[in-house]
Amino acid sequence: MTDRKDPAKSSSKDPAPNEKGAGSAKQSMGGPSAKPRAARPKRSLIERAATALGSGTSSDDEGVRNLATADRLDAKIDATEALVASIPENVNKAAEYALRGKLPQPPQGATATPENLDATASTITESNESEKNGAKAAPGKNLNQGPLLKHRADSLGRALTTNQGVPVGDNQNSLRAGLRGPTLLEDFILREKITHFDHERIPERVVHARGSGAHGYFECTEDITSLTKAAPFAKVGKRTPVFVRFSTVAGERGSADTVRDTRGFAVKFYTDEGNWDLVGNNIPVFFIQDPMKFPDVVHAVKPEPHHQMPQASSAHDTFWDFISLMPESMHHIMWQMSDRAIPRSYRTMQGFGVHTFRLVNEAGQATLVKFHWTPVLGTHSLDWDEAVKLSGADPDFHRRDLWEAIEGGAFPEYLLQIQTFTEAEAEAWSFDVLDATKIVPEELAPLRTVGRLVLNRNPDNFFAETEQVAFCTQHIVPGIDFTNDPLLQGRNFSYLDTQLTRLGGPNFHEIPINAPVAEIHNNQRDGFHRQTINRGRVNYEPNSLAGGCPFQAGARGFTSVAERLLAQQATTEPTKLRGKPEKFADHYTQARLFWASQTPIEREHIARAFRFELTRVQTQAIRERMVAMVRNVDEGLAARVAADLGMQLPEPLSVVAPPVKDPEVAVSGGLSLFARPGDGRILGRRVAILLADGVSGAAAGALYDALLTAGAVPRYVGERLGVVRTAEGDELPVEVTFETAPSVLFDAAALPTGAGAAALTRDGLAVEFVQLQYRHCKPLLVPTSAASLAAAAGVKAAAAGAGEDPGLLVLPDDAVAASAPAFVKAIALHRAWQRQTEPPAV
Ligand code: HDE
Repeated sequence: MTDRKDPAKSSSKDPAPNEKGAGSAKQSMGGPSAKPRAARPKRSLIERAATALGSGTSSDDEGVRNLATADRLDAKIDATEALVASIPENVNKAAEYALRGKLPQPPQGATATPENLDATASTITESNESEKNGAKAAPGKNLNQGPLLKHRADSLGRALTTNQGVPVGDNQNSLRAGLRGPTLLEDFILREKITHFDHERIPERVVHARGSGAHGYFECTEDITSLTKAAPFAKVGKRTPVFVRFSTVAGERGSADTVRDTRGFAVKFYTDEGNWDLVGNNIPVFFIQDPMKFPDVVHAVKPEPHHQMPQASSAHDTFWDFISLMPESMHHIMWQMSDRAIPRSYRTMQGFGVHTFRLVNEAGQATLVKFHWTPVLGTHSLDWDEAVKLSGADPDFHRRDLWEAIEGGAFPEYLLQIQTFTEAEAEAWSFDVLDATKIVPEELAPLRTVGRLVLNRNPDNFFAETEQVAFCTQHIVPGIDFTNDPLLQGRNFSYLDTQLTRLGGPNFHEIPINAPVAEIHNNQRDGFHRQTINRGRVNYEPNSLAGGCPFQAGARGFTSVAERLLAQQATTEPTKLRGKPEKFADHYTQARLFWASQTPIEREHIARAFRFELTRVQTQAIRERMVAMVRNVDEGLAARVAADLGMQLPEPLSVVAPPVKDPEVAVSGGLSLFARPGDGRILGRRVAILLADGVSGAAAGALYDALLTAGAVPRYVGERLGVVRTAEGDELPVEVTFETAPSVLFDAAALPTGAGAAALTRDGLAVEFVQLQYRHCKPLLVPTSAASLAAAAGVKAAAAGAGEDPGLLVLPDDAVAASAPAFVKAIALHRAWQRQTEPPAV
């Protein structure tokens, strides 16, 4: 290491360390040239001892090959000296201050490359490789962020081992003192196994505990680089890996999927500039305006604390007690009472970022934005009676649907749509875009499609991925920024805080599913479950001992949008205060907008949902207060609910601010569930083809094949497993039975064609199956030979002549085989809600 005449060569372009590690210490960022090197200090005791022993460390490192230990230590010291000297001072210090009133952009930190990589090593013995140690750290790399492959495990052909890798000889018997003697404490295999089992559970999420996840990708489809420099939008066609978790809010981890609830729609983008978490819901507004109220609303909706009931349901006193005292929640409640809160599938619900965010472009210009996820298959929901029955028939209905759709290749897909608007536009509106209980109607800021999300891979392991994934609203990347929505600001605190306890410490970002694909380089160290083995002795910044690394990124790093606070406040107002802006005080205008934008069937369902929920409320005064609140939304709705609850219409609650007289939008096209019917495909729809002895194999087979081709999931349903004999003398397998796969598990049904159909009228389960298909307005194919079965189930087939019911296909037996396309079309309509009566006719 003699050639170090020019240690201060500077290159401002390439701050990355010299990959090969050879060459002079190069100062790459700002600052004067290095001062002449000071004399080499005395070597440490350890170093002298190593020299005396003369034990060389073997090494493959290019720059120090063949050097004995002493020489190598000398070289390390020399290189360290050179490196430190090449950063003679903190040249960026002044940039931290608003000198002469001007705050500069943060500069990139000073950095230099060592002439010898040993300079920044923790130890020169790092070259001693072993099967465990592997190679030493790759310069400038954090391999923790590699693909998940290195964390995947498969035991094909492998023997059982302990967690220390010791092969287990006997996994059936614990170690005993004699065959009939006591168990020995010495049995480390038993103790390890039981101890691990005892600790298999981690605290569940306090909200959104019940969820399902999937991997996939986000693809940018429109150039919005003029709006944002965010990595996922860098180029049309660019794909960014994602992990998505859907959830319910109120229920515990093992609760049913189809309860009435808001759904979480959380997307983690693993961008090349770090993780961006868009932690949204399937309802575009929230219950409350201030984070101070979050624990209250969650306590109110969760099971009541004295007896822990009811599970995963808002239909109880404490919830409605709270809501009826919180008029700001009325808008969200309207959505929650609508069928949005009982989606057919995670694949058929929208997602919303809810808050107003900012997009920021290269020039630092910010635009306000709302994010929307729109399912390509359209928005479709369950019927409430069906949802209730599904909770028993298949509590995993949504989880299974998501898993099976992905496993079957029908990859769920959503468009990312954005609404953008300026501060000036927002200021002119009658509502405040920082208020999470308000939407921006599409009529004011149209939706623009900028990308698509495709979920194409199920997790390998539910716990490792779906349970341990940690979404945090504060995970954003350059090109995205927050607004001052108080709820968002509160969330930015809460999510990190909650993961600390849930995942056991500050290193949850190292859990494989949470680790970004962008590398992590910082001076954070230690803590529970630390995975990264950081090389070197430097864990602070600024430093010169590690050549300034890792250094501040400066302009290419994340910077917050500079904002003049209090711009909208009169200067006389205090600048430190608790309170809400005036526009937040309007609690009803947008609840009215939602109601006004619903179709008659949707309104009917909302009214029934209020009836169901409030009937379960035991305290009459709470019912009354709630109906009194609904009067501020719609008199007709309030009157209907009051009548259904058998009560007099109470006086309306007083309002804090009267609803806006002439709101910008009185009816909004996008708010109806039916506004997004989907692309007409029936991917993953479950269709029952009922079987009985004597069924026409040709008709059943034709339907089965056509449904498969259309991407649906047909199932032969019968009384018992085994086979039925077809009219043609063949056999057809019964895949599932009326008992184990009742009606609610299917989106549509075809009754049997052939003589045997009538025999099913004797089977109460078969009759109930048809009856519930009909009650839940599902498409039904009724061949003439099944007329008696249909009649026994109360199907008004003959009378209606199927004319006014697009979901009812009544056909002569010989037309069934050819009717498959019509059946598929009826299924694509989802439900024939026209059929529904109140109370249900069957
Ligand atoms: Fe959350 N929320 N939240 N939330 N939230 C959590 O974080 C919180 C809010 C949402 O699949 C928790 O990891 C506060 C709005 C989803 O893992 C916790 C406030 C929206 C998920 C938390 C809100 C959401 C959560 C619990 C009011 C829609 C599940 C476990 C200031 C835009 C993410 C966890 C997943 C989870 C706090 C309000 C959506 C406690 C304090 C508004 C989808 O941190």
